[in-house]
Amino acid sequence: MMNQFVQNYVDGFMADLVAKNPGEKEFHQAVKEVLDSVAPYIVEHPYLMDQKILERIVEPERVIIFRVPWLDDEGEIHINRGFRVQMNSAIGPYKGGLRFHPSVNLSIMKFLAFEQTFKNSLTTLPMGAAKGGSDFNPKGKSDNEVMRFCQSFMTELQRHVGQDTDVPAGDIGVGSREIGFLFGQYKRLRNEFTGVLTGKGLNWGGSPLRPEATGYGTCYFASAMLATRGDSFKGKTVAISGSGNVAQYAAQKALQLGAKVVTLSDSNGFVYDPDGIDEEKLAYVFELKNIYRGRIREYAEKYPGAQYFENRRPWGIKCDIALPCATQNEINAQEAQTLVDNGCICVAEGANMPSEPEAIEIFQKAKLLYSPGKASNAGGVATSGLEMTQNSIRLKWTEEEVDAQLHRIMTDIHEACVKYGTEPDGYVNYVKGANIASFIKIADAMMAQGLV
Ligand code: NDP
Ligand code: 2IT
Repeated sequence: MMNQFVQNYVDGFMADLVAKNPGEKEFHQAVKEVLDSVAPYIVEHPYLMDQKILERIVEPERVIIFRVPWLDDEGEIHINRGFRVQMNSAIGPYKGGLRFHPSVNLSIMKFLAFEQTFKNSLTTLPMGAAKGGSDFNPKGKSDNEVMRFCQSFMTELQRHVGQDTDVPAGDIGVGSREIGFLFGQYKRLRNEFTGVLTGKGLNWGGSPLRPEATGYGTCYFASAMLATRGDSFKGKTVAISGSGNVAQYAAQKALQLGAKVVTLSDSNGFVYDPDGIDEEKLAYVFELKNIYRGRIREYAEKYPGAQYFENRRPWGIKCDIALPCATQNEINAQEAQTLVDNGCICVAEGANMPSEPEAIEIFQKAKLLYSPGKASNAGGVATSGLEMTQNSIRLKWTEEEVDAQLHRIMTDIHEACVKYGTEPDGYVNYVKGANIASFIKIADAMMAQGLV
């Protein structure tokens, strides 16, 4: 229970934030979640209030918005909007992904950059936080169109990034193809081969396991949560949303850990395969999505044992473990209640902020093992950090070395959450743990560096 003073602080802070950032509902949502966790800590440490640390953290250090003009294959001109929100550099150079999706706007960029601040702090590596992207829709575009877009985007972005300044990477709509085009243009404009982006190809500066890292890390984190109750993935039924980078490798690791994966989805619907999406079927999904850029519906056409549900999300399917790996706000209160009623014991977020606040409340009230994306999907950016290290020392580690480090980092994040999030009855509130652990580290670094 929050006392009145804390409640007033939270209400006042949110009222100011909303007034100052009108209409940015995803940003408000992300800040409110952190604020609810850290407000009692801040009130107990008045110097943090005097220093206005939280007021500083919610104000991006810099926001860059730019025009991205490009020509399609027919010679028609298109104008998109590019963004880079450089949120916080207290513990290292700005770091975070680029999202290409028609829904991208300032609110989504700021919520993602804000989440990144806390996530990167949790990784134990020296990385500040940023996010960027564009309202460009890569769906249905030719490789040449994507290349021209990426070249135009980087022609402006290159002024603002660099290996010691800001290091972007992938996110929704930005994978190895886009990172290649972006890197090529940066190198051409700047005449330097440096680690300005992560998620590069293995032969040109990429780290082993970076493509796998977010999905694998999510499963490592879920394993650590399950272990607190003497449990594991073995024999469990797993529902996954999304069918992109994070979903694919979350599915692969869940299979390796002995689970049965029964769903995958995209923005048009989901497939349910009661027999399980095994290694062979998953190989088909990799090919379908990564090479042919097809739709998940085609899975049910290829495997008649599976069913396709148009315009539906997978949370009505009975499962033990749910791994939301598509996008923000993809689990509402009703879906959360269905998961709980169906006996789900663990929800580990691979996506950023996939659960609505009311859904989180339901998971926590039912004492589920529930982890926020900033903790359980941090393996992606952590491995990006390992890619930066390899670029700096001009060496490439083996897959085994990177996997061992990823594993250690996910275990360390889990321990930090347990340390700061364990409640009097023993239940671990991973939201509270993640928010407080990361906030303390960032606040400490900001205080040490003076009023900047
Ligand atoms: P991809 O672009 O590879 O895949 C995204 C998947 O989610 C696709 O299946 C896509 O379907 C679906 N999706 C996207 N937007 C929506 C939407 N509005 N409604 C329903 N489904 C949607 O992206 P990633 O796998 O890289 O990213 C997935 C999530 O993980 C995001 O929240 C991202 O921020 C987060 N994340 C990613 C990391 C990374 O390393 N890539 C690291 C940490 C977090 P469709 O094809 O129909 O668009
Ligand atoms: O949300 C995320 O952490 C990412 N999209 C990955 C960021 C990165 O820099 O690897």
